[in-house]
Amino acid sequence: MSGYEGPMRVLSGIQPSGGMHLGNYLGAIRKFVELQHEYDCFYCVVDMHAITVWQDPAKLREQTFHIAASYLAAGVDPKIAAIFHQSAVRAHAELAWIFNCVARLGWLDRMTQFKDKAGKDKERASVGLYTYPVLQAADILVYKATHVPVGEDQKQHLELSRDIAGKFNHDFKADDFFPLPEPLIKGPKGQGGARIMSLRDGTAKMSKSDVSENACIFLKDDADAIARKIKKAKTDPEPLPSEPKGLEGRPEAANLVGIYAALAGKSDADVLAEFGGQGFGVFKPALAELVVEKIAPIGAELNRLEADPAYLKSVLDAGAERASTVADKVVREVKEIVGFVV
Ligand code: ATP
Ligand code: LTN
Repeated sequence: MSGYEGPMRVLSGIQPSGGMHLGNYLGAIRKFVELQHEYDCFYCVVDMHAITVWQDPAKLREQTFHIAASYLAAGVDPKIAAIFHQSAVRAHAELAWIFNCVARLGWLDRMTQFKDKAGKDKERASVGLYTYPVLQAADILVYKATHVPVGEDQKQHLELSRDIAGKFNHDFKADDFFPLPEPLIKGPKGQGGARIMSLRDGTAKMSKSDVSENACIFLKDDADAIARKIKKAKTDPEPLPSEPKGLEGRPEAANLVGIYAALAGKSDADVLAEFGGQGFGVFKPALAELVVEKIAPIGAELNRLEADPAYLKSVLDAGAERASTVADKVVREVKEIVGFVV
């Protein structure tokens, strides 16, 4: 982090673009819960990122509450960490514009998420989808966050945030004004979970926007739905190997073992020491039982919280106020550095 000497801070965000799933939980929220006790934490619902692709307005509002409720249901404590939605803190948009003038087209041209999401017809993608990673850099740096818990798919965006911070510091001769934020990609205590794959295709990431509903375990799935999806999960006919090396070239098996390990707080090797030689007829029911044990209570709490939107709004409002206090100060400093009259 070069010579930056400011406080250690965490920021992360999730888009209100669909239901929260096991990938979001293991790749992101579970880490949010652990980090709140070590750092000053800001957890955002990134609604401005969500609208880079079409969102039905009524659903967007509902999903914003859903993500906030998921943070709470998983164990983020709003008295400790700030929980808020991005559009309520205008400093994000202000800094994003300035960063649009710092980031280079060549940098954005290399972003793989844009290529994946824009698909073949990139002429019809929104301009927002293209500058999405610049807004993400603003989300992080408007709090001078030093650490960012995310799943592995966000590594490239974090590198871009570091490049933007570095170029800003350099161009304006503002040494160490922004920290160079570090991604926190591994699961808590270094366990897996950074990349959970689809239950229908072990080479595609589990994603909110997957068309096949059996591909994804949602936090709101009940015990029956969880068991059914795991039973239907794609596998191969071989029994499980006794060592992780034996999972090579078996993406579906590797994914299910990885999910088990991440939820049980064990390594893949530990799981295979227990289940090596067994077929999926034994392993799948054991996995289903573990997923139900860990996820169903979160789902129940999520349902309870969603029934109280007034409470959720009060959490978001308080979080936005707290976040604005920090972010407005940074934007003011940035404006002075850039030469705006303040
Ligand atoms: P979308 O399908 O709309 O792109 P998403 O499911 O990828 O959404 P995001 O809102 O983009 O979810 O991501 C929220 C957080 O969850 C990020 O930190 C991301 O890295 C993490 N994440 C998303 N999918 C997975 C996954 N399959 N495994 C691990 N982490 C994931
Ligand atoms: N691009 C992220 C969501 C996101 C984010 C952030 C994550 C937006 N702003 C800031 C970490 C920090 C994604 O998960 N797709």
